[in-house]
Parts: sequence; C-alpha cells; structure tokens
Amino acid sequence: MRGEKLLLPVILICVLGLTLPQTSYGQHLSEEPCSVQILVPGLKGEPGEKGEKGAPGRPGRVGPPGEIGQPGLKGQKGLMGRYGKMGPSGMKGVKGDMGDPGPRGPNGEPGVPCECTPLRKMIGEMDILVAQMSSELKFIKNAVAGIKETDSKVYLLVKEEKRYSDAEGYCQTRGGHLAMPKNEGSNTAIAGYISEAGLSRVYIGIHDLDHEGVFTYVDRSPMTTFSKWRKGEPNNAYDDEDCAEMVASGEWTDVACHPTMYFVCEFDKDSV
Ligand SMILES: [Ca+2]
Ligand SMILES: [Ca+2]
Repeated sequence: MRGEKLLLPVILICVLGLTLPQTSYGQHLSEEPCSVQILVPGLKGEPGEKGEKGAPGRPGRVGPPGEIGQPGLKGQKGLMGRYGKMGPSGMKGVKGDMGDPGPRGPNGEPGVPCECTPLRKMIGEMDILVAQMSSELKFIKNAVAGIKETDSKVYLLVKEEKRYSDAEGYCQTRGGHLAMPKNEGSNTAIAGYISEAGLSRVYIGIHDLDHEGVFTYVDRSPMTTFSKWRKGEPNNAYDDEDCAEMVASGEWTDVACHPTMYFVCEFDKDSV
C-alpha cells in the first residue's frame, strides 16, 4: 500500500512533461528527459521509540440498565418502635346494670322523741288555713270582678249557692252580713247589682226566725221605717217562709230558708 502511493506521483510527472506546451516548467523538463524508473519500497525501518502516554479518553456512553437482581435475604427483626400518640376519646357506653345492694350500714343515733300529736294538730290547722286562704282568694277575685258601694256600705254579690244560714256565715267570716237594705238608696244599689248580673233573686239579710211574723235584719236590728215587700208579701206560705230574698226589681219576698241560692253580702266601709 505505502509503495503504490509513492509510485503514482512519479508516473504523473512523466506524462505532463510529454504533452505540455513550452513553459518554463516544460523547458526545465525538457532539459531532463523522462526516464523510466522502477520504484521499489525500502527496507522496513527500525521500530520507533515508544510514544508518550496519551491523554485519557472521553467517557463512554451510558450502558443499558442491568437486569433486576435476585431478592436479597430477609433482614433481621428491627427494634420496637416508640409508643404512638393517644387516640381520641371513644363514645359513651351504654349504662350498665344496677349493682347488688351494699351491706347494711350501722344503726343511726337515737332521734329526739316526737311530739307527734301537736305536730299533727298544727298540720291540720295549716290545712284549714290553706283552705281559708283559697276561699279568701276566691272572695277577692269576686270583689275585683265587681263590687257595689254606697256612701257607707260595700256590697258583694257572691255567686255561690248557699242556704240562708250558710250565706250569712260566709259574710260574717269576712267581717260582714247578708245585705240589709235600710233605705231606698242601698236597696236600689243591691237591686241594680242583681239585675246587672242577670239574676232573678238572691238572699238578703232579713228574717222572722226569732218571732214568726216579726221580721228583723240578720244582725237583729229592728226594721223601722223602710221596707220593700212585694204586694202580698210576706205571706209565710206553707207556714215555712222565715227568710227573705230580693228580686231584680228590688222588691222583697219571704221564702223558705233551706233552698240554696246566690246572695249579697254587705260590709261597712269603715271596716273594709
Ligand atoms: Ca215566716
Ligand atoms: Ca212569701
């Protein structure tokens, strides 16, 4: 190979010398005519000295990923971890069954002897007091609902049906009497009370219980100048009429004392 390369340029120089026109180069060639020369490669030279070590080459390309290796052997068991944080409180559970009764406790100290009879009596009196206060409250409610008055008297229509004696007792308990009209003014006031209430009759405080035919007021004060008997009354019908009622017109009638009906109490203004 190396011999052929050397031979070719020598041959070319010879051809040019034959064909080119007259030039300075050609004149020069013409002075040394072309001759055939056989070029033989020389003997192989002695090996040169070893060169210096070259610079390090560039890194090669990254190779393809290797195959997945075999699984390693199982490691040793690790140490116990730390305690975790306390969790949130759970929901309240269902109430459990009642436990067995505990042992009996020691006896208590002896108590104070009970004076029970006075206590029972006191309780009974308090019950009565409560009943009276309830009745008073009802009385006050009635009074607030409507009460009639004159210059000296206050009249209260009691809408509870009672016998004559019970009605008077009711009025006395509250410091009064059944109404005792002793003049036209008071009689008119009571009559108005009856008619306004839409009633037809009420007990008033007049009777002849002590002496038949001799009517007095319920406080035993005598009847003097004023009376308002309806025509034909008092007639002591059936020989059984010793009490008096007032009808809506304001007139009086003697009637039996045992039927129950509404009534009118009167109170002195000074005592109210
Ligand atoms: Ca009579
Ligand atoms: Ca009569």
